[in-house]
Formats: sequence, structure tokens, C-alpha cells
Amino acid sequence: MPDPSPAGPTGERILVTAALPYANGPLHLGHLAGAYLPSDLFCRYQRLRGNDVAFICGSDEMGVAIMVRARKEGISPQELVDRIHPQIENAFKAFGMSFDHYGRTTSETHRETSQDFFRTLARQGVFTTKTEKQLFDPEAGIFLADRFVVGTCPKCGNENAYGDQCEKCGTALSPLELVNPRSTLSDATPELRETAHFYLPLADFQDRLSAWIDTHPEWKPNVLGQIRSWLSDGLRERAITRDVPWGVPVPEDVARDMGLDAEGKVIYVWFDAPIGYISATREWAAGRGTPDAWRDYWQQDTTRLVHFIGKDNIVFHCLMFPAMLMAHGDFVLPDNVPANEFLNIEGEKLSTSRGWAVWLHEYLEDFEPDLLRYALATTLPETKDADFNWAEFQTRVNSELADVLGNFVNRTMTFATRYFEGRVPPLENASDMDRATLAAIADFPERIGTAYNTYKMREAVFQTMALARLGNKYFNDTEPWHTRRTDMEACANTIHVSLQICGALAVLMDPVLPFTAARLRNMLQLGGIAPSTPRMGAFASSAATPAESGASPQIFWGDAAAPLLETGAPLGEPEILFTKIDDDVIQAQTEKLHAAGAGSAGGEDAASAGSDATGAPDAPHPPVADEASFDDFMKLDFRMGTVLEAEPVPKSNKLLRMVIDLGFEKRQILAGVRKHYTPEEMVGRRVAVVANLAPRQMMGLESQGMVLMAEDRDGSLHPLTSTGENGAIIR
Ligand code: B3M
Ligand code: ZN
Repeated sequence: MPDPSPAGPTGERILVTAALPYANGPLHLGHLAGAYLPSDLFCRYQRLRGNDVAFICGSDEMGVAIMVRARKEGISPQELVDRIHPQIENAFKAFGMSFDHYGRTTSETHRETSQDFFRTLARQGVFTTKTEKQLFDPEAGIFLADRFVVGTCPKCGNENAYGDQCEKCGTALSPLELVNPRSTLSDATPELRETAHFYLPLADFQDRLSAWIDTHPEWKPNVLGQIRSWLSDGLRERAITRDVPWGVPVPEDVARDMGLDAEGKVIYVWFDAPIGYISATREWAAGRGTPDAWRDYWQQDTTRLVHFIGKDNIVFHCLMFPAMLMAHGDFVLPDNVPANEFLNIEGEKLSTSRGWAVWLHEYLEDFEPDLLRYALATTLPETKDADFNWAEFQTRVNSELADVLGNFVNRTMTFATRYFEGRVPPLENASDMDRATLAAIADFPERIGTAYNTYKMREAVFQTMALARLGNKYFNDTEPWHTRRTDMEACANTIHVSLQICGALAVLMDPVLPFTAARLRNMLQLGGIAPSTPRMGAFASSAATPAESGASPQIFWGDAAAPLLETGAPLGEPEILFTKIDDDVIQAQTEKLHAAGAGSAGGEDAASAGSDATGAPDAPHPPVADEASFDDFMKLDFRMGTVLEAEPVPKSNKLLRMVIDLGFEKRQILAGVRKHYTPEEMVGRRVAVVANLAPRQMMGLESQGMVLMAEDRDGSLHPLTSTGENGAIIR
């Protein structure tokens, strides 16, 4: 199958996973910098290389993280994940993630796959069971597993470590290891109660895991460092079932065989979630009409399996899941787990509970995805924590994308259009500089490709921009604006060579700037590129031009080493690739961040991207207001309504403008909920409205009433609702 030509398909089978985000809140830049952008860069590159890629992700919808959030909102876990999953999926799509399949762990396939896996391990005698005392919340009537309990990490002293893991130092914990455990559900002091569970005795795998890790000295030092520290502490058994009402049920037959009652027991989320990679691959294969093809990716030892994650997931992907795969016996082990460190925002730790985060869906309302892909790729936390700040974002866009790449392409295209009838001019009697420049292009595919292939994404993107810099410098040095009057042949040569650089860029910048690369290929009328996006599935061809999506692939990554454009070939219309971002736009973003960070729990706790408290409020409840008479109360007219439209109020980072149907009439109402709800989240909601409040002017618009919301002590807002008809009187 492998093709010896460096340019053509190499046919390596690569299975790539990106951590399954918890469907308990929207995505933020920490998520993108940890697992998602790097994995997408890698996959797009590998596809262009001609490799056989399956890029798998999905929503992690089980586990206590989901229950905590759902309880906070007063809805069921299923309602929560049904709302959040599509939001996450859409944001990923808009950002240009090129997943072959994006699944969810509430799917039937997943339940079956994870139960089968559990059953196989149980039948092979891998698990032990035992009855132990565990923390129980007598008020909530529930065992305090995982994120239902926080306390001080015995290893690093972080006071907000979860019952299953400290996200600060990455240590896997059990609730009993926490110092000063506190229930996140109630103020009750946890008591100890007995319960029986399944355990995975990781100590049994210690030697095999160590030997296997030793075969991978090439892994990133930050990853190896963490693994070695756990191995030298000695691995301990981990409970892999829970007494909570949400999760993949423990199979009854297995429990019975081992003398346990499955009733009320579910599989621990960190046991089922990585199996989610397998179930999503099965769904993908079934969707292509080759239901057994998933086996090639998971069970053929020629597969290269790569897990992209953030550093807080290392223990699960490098020790626990590999132990499960080893125990099962039929699966390949990861070839690499290139975990990233954390991304800080404007010099401070990202914290969703403090509202210190930049949310992807909000970013996408204001800017193009490619700008963030590029800016983030240049600052990925590959070896140590890194920082995102808006001023640097502006500089990357203005001085690199616009001034270097955009300017070079624009100058080249403008010359070609104006002076060469929109065609590629010939190269005749090339100068030394022309030839040296053409020759220099040849090194870039290998240089950039090697960086991507060895997980040095920042380097790859830096080298990509180096090609644009080379082009810009060559254009300046050959001065076509002079030769145009003095030496038309030299001018033609400059434009010919510059266009070849543009052609190479149109291929080589595709991983990092997929939308812009597609536009550039369109401008150059460069067809027949191997798509960097999947040809089928949920995220198919998200950035391919119509001409490309059906075309049979001819041009691969390595082909960019040689000139791609033929003399005389017609070009499309020049377009501006990037516009500069003004200072006031950046200032507005910084203000928005500070407003959200200073105020309230601006965002939902999406976890994973940084050490982050649960946001459990311990502030006192505000005192009750002065007494009101019955008549005072009866003066107010509350009605039910339905939100018909919602949109942000320009220049305000707090207000949404809504149109609400009160049954007898429609009202325009402005509400300060923008930090809590997107317009899409408000549309369709049933809300309670104060209908006889005097109209008020806000930001030049009239607000004709008020939407009632319950406000938690941490500032989060929850609309009041009922099933009464629009216009129904509330009293
Ligand atoms: N959902 C935790 C996280 O988002 C978890 C990852 C699962 S990967 C199998 O950090
Ligand atoms: Zn810790």
C-alpha cells in the first residue's frame, strides 16, 4: 500500500483522537489550545500528505461533571447534554475542526461498546470488588463521588481538588484522600457509609506499563515527567463504578457473576469516556457503510494511534486507558500522547467560574476563525503554560497575517491582474535570485511537514509564515514596480516566481488557515488538491471550495516543493485575505473580558482547561427586602411570554434585545443577560415578564418591560418559567 513517492499518498493509517469535552458548558480558548487546534493541524496535514486518517471526537455526556451542572440549572442531565452537545458541535464546526466523526457518550453504540468492554475485562478476572466506606451526603442522599466533593489535594495543597482528580497537579484521587472534604451539593458534613464497587487494580499493570512507556523516549518531556512520577509513587487500584444516578449502567450479568447488585451503579466516567473514542469510531465506520472498518484502526498493529489532550488528562490516557487496552488484549496502544500545558488569559489563570475566559462562540460572533487558529497556533502551550492576550492577537493579525501574508498575496495578484492579463506570466532568462527563490520553496514542505508530524505545531506555523516572508522579501528585492517600466521580462519573472510561492502557500498554509487557503486556491484557480477535511461525515469539507470537494485528489503536500502553476494559466479575481483590526475593537474585547471576570460567574464551568474551583458559592444570602403590602404587590402585572427574537445590543457587552410575545401583544425588552445567555439560547424560551413597568431608554432603545430571572449568589442567572399560555397572569 505505501507509495514510495514523497509527494503522493504514503497511506499510513492514523487514528487521531481529541479529548471528549464535557457537555456541561461552552468551549473556550483553553480547550482549543490544549487538545483541539493541535489535533486539527495534525490531521489536516496528514490528510494532505495522503495518509489514511480517522479523526475522532465527541461530547463526554456522562459523569458527575454533567450532574453538577444540571443540578445547578434545575434540569435533568439529559436535558443539559441535549442542549450543550449541539452548541459544542456547532462551535467546533465553525472553528474549522475537521473531525471525521463527532459522537456523544449517551449514544446506544457507546452504551453497548463500553458495557462489552467492561464485561470482557470482568470475565478475564481483571477487576476486583470490595465493600468500603465512602463519603455520603446525608442531606442530598447521595454518595459523594468525583466532582460532588472538593477538598485539599494531599499532593499539592490545591484547596479545590475534585474527588477524582486534582486539576492543578493532575493527580488522580479518591474522595477519601481529600483533606477537609466538602460536599458541593449541600452544606452537610459528609459521613462515611459502606458500599460495594468494582476496582481496577492498576498495580497489576505497573510493570507492563513501565516497560511500554520505556519504548517511547520520544514523547514530550512534560508528559514523560508526569508519568514517571506516578510510576515511581506506585500505581494503586481505582474504583471504576459509582453510586450515582447518571452514567452507563453496570451490566447486570457481570455484577451478578461477581456477587454484586448492579442496581443504581454506573461505570465511572473515566472508564467509559476513553471507550467513547472506540464507540465513535464504530459509528463513523457504520455511517460509511463499512461497519467493521473500525477494527482496522483499533486492532491492526500498523495503526498509529495518537491522543491529543490537555495535561490534566495525562494519567487517564497514558496509564489507565492503556492498562484497559492491554487487559482487553485486542487493541493497539497509543503511539503518542502529545499533551499540552495550560493556556493563561492576559497573564492570569483561566477560570470559568470567575468568568476569566474567552469563549469560542463569542469570539466567532466578532472575528473569522482563521485569525484565532493562527494566533493560537503561534502561542500553543506545547512545553510550558502559555498566554493569550488580545494585544498580541491584534499584532499577529495585523503585522503577520495582513502585513506579510495578505500583503504579499495581494501585491502578487494585483500585478498579475493589471499587467499580465490575469494569467501566470512566463519565466524566461531567470536571474540568480529568481532561481534561488524557486529552489528555496522546495525545502518548505518537508520542513513544515516534519514539524507537524513530530507535534511541533508552533514551529510548523512559524515555518509556514517564513515562506510568506521569503515571498515578501523577494518581491521587495526584485522591485517589480520599477522593472514594470524598465524590464518587462524581469517583472514577469518576479510575478511568476511570486505566484509559485502563493501556490505553495495555498497548500502549505491549509492546516492552520483552512478557510483562507481555500480562498487563495480559488484566486489562483488551483484545483485538484487532496482535501484536508473528511470527504464524508459530520465535518466533511468544511473549508473546501466547491470545485475541490468532488475533484479527485492529485496535488499532495509534497507537490508544493515544485511549481504548481502553469505559465499562461488563468487566475481569479484578487481578493483581500485579511483586514487589520483596529485598536478600539481590541479594547472592547479586553473590556468585555475584565467585565466578565470582575463581575460574576460569567460562564458555565466547562472544566478541563485549567485548575478551576467548582464555583460553589459560600457568600451569605442577601437580606430580604423591606415589607410590601398586598396592594403594593397587586400593582405589578406579571405575565408569561415567549422569546421570539434575541440579538446583542451593539456596543453593549451586557444587553440582549429581545422581542417577547405576550399573547395579546409583542414587546421589545432589553435585559442584561448577555454574559449568561447567547441569543440562540434565549430564542424560544418561555419567560416571566413584568408587563406594566414604565418603559425605559437603554443604549438608545426602549425597553418595554422586564424579564424575571433568579440570581444565584455567584451571579449566575436562571429564567423563571411556566407552562402557562402567553399572556397568562402570574400571581
Ligand atoms: N471529558 C475531561 C476533560 O474534559 C474529559 C475528557 C475525556 S477524554 C476521554 O478534561
Ligand atoms: Zn494537586
